[in-house]
Amino acid sequence: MTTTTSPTRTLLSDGEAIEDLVRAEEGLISRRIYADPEILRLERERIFTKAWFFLGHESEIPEPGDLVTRVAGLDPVVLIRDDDGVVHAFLNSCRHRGMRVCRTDRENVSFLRCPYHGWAYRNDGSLMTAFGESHYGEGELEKEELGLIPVAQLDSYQGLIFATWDPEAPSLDEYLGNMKYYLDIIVGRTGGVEIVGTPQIWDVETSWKFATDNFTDNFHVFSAHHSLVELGMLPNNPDFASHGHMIVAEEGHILHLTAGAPTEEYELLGLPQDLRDKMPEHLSPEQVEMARKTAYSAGTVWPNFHWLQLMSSGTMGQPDVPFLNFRLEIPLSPTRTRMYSWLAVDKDASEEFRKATYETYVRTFGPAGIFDQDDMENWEDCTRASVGPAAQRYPLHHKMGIGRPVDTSWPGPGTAYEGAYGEMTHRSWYAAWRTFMTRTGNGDGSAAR
Ligand code: UNU
Ligand code: FES
Ligand code: FE
Repeated sequence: MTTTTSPTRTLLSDGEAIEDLVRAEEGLISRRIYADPEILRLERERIFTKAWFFLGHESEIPEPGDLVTRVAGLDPVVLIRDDDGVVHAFLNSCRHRGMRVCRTDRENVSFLRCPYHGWAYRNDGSLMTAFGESHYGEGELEKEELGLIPVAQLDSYQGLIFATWDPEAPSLDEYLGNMKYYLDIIVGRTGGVEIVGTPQIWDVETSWKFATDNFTDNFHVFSAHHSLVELGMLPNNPDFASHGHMIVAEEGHILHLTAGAPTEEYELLGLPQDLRDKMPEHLSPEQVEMARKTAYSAGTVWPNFHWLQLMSSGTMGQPDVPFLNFRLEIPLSPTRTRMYSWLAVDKDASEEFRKATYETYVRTFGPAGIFDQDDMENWEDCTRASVGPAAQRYPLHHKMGIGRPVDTSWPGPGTAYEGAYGEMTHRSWYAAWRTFMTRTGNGDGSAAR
């Protein structure tokens, strides 16, 4: 370890410092971080084995033996409920020769048998038997040591299951910190939500960070989705989603609470009356008041889990209907990303609302959604237009609201700013990115501090 020099520099192999690439306080972000394989190589170690990652919702695996296959960071996992009802997440890879032990998206099992040589694991991960076990001699198959590999920590909040590969990471409770207050408003508002069906999963030719970047961005809506304005499916007003607050909960955990049209319909997240009536049982009066002023909200649990609580018609000439979308993006390469998209609905929702919210969600978000198709076009072309050597000389601009004062009258936790167009959320996300990426020394492994 070298002694501290100030400011701390974390160097990539060509001597460029990560601190210079991400000047979050100035709102200047180098395009190199969206394109360089060396950056993804460092992200693999410093973000994707260190942060907490969303795996799924408890309602996706309600019964003993239920499983879904997911990705924790960058590693495939089986998220499974064992015979005693305990939820586990195991690396989806056999301890023998590494074969994927579960090859389906979801099923119910009492055990998983590896297709390759037949090692079989109980639904609590322990190794049960191997085919032709008698061919192993004394001490050659130490079954108690060869269970499936669990994530380092697994926990849930409001039914949202998260995992980390870092045994030293703070607990999920600590990691979420004051973001829990806002998760309560969105996910806990009526006593809990459940996932409808299965997530949609698809790949996009984008840097994962251009997709991540888009979720607390209201400023793009009028422009990027202008065809929907023309069709009468969004208000014809460039400021329509600008009223409300941008909030930095903890560094990296960010959200907006945005007002809709000033009518009752757009209050309380646009939910139907029977669900509105339940909110005071589950939220503080202060949280209910925040929800009252909110029609649209998006938030990011750092780094790559998002909610989108939106209202849209999804159909020309029809009234707006609210829906709650959960999102995740997983990098496959610097410029290719796997998207996950879930629809959540309040457990107590009526059949009528379930049908309406489902239809609205599939028409608007997910791979076929009219909003997502516009968004994907932007993420892909941001990527294509930023990877060239000349483009790489010019940083991207995240300065909106850099001089805006903190709203000191905001009753909730975190740092709030008035107005729902602003890039304070982006700057906080990139600052958190820099914190993770510079934590353990130079890119070549030598100590930076
Ligand atoms: O696409 C969005 N983020 C959005 C859509 C925001 C507000 C209203 C509709
Ligand atoms: Fe699983 Fe051989 S790789 S039994
Ligand atoms: Fe969009």
